[in-house]
Amino acid sequence: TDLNAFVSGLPKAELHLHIEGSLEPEMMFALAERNKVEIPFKSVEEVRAAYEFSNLQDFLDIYYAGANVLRTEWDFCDLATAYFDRAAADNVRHAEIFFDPQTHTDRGIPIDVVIDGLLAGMASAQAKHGLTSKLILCFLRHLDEEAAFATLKAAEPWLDRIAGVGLDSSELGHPPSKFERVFARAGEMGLLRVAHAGEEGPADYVHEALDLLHIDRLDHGNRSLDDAALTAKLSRSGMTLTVCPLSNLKLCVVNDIDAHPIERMLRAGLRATINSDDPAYFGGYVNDNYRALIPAGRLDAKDFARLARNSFLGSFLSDAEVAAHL
Ligand code: ES4
Ligand code: ZN
Repeated sequence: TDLNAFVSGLPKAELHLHIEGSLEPEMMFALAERNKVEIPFKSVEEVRAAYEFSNLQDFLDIYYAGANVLRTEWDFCDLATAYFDRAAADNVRHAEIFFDPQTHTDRGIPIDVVIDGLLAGMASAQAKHGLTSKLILCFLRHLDEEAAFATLKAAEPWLDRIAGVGLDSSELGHPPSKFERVFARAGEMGLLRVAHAGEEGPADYVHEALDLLHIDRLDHGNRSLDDAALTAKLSRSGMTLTVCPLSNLKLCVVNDIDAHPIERMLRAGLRATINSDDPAYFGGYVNDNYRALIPAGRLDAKDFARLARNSFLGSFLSDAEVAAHL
């Protein structure tokens, strides 16, 4: 359709992308071979068939297992390069990508290998596509506060190349309050702050992310809609929500893509954006996520243009850089 082509052609920023979640089964096999790592699958088809999730934890178990093939700086550079090539094809002009250092350092991969590899991929994407990017270091919330502090310490030599910190992994049972002190420290170090909240967890976790973690951006935030006062507060403060429709569908946060709350979010005045989260696992890159919202028929071209514009407004680019994209 015309709307399809319009949406695909919009220049956009991607603000919610786990780089480990862009590991396609083909690359998983190639890296397993290159690094002589065993994987519990016989074929690409068998891997894809395993991507049937009933909740966040189901997915995370497979996602952490997949990351085991990532071993060298070369691997991290190849991973990032494949993502940026794919994103550029979707007219992504800027990407702020999450990485999970603990997933790698806990397997004996030095953080330098991870960061150097990703930075090499980022530099190459800028040269090749003019696609700019920033790194966001995520703490795994199922691990403890002490481990998060150790990760922040290990990242110290890299702080001038890291835009901010985030919080991801298993949400239920791991409220933002668990990381209040480490987020305070990150803020003192000049890092921006984001957190996953209200994906599976309750609206109360969103309150905690705002009031205790002092977040600059909210990842997911779907459950905020359960709380009218919270919704009004997010709207009034111009908080950006990084919404991930296909992720929400695959992890059963929503039962039907046509019932996705994106329209409610926009009508409530929330600065919502559309993102791919873990595209290799959830069946689509950023344009697939935008286009998945078309059949419901509740968003028009102006709404889609707003979503794309919001992605630049909600980015960590400077005002002048944002203005150059609008
Ligand atoms: C994630 Cl979808 C999602 N939620 C929480 N943590 C994550 N890590 C990677 N993808
Ligand atoms: Zn995420």
